[in-house]
Amino acid sequence: MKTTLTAIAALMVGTGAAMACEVTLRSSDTHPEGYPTVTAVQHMGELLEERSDGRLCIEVFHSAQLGEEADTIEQTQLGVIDMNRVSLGPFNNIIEETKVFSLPYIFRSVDHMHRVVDGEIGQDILAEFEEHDLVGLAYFDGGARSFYNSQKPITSIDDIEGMSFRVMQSDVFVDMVDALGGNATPMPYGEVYTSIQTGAIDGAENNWPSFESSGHYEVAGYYTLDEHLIVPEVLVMSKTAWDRLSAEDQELVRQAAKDAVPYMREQWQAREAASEEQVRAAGVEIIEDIDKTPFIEAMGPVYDTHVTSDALRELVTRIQETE
Ligand code: GTR
Repeated sequence: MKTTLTAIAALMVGTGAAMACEVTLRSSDTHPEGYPTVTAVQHMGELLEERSDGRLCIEVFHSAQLGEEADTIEQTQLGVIDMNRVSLGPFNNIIEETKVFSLPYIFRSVDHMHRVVDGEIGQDILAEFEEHDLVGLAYFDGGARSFYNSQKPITSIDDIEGMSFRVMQSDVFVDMVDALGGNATPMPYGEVYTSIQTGAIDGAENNWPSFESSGHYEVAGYYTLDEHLIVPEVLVMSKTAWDRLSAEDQELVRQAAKDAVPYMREQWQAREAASEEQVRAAGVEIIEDIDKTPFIEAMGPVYDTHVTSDALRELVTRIQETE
């Protein structure tokens, strides 16, 4: 009896809390519970709920519950999904300006990337989302991405010749692997583990936390820290969901997203270190003293193919000139 009453009480509390939210924004993320992008949006939800006296809430659907990234972006544009935390990479084929943040070695470091996205260039690119039925809210961290594979240690660019790598669904990344002499297969994140395991591809590329949380390190025992990409991640909202909010509530959402960024960065740093430790402890061979110069030099054709307008050239120059 006591158990039943406790259960009913818990249910009532649950219902009460749910009813207090006038609007619950459904937010998508490919990463599992506890991953920094997931906890950052949950944190944003707490801020929003508090500041709106419980009217505005966010529910994060982690672990790709709402689908793989490219599909969820479409759903967000259509207004089926309200919010989405994704890498900027899959936007490249939709919003041309996002390509500049996805160019290999465009950022000299994560700090350089922060200075760019926190400044005017970052705002200019976020503004481009509005033309595509989306509202850009904030940039999150995605560390530096490097190659991993199941076959052999990659110690120089020559080792990449003929190897196959999964990339995110963007032509920039396909051309990047091509320029290094490898073969690129664009593929949803959720298919990578099995594809490496079965030998359909030799490897993929990602940052420490993704390499670890996806379990890819279990099937790809070589990780070469060439750090070819520092692609920021973004939190976007569907324009349809946005337009349903009053101007005051839109401001609350914008501010909460902004305030979640420092929290995100802190979480990211801690997770990066923990993931690295876990991967090293698992015995993955880490190739760290790699000469990046030939990699950087090989990227010329990628820039030639993708930086094709004056507007894009100007963005690239502005990024390079940012201290
Ligand atoms: C991760 C990123 C995800 C997803 C994934 C991928 O680093 O956080 O949003 O883009 O990479 O490679 O698909």
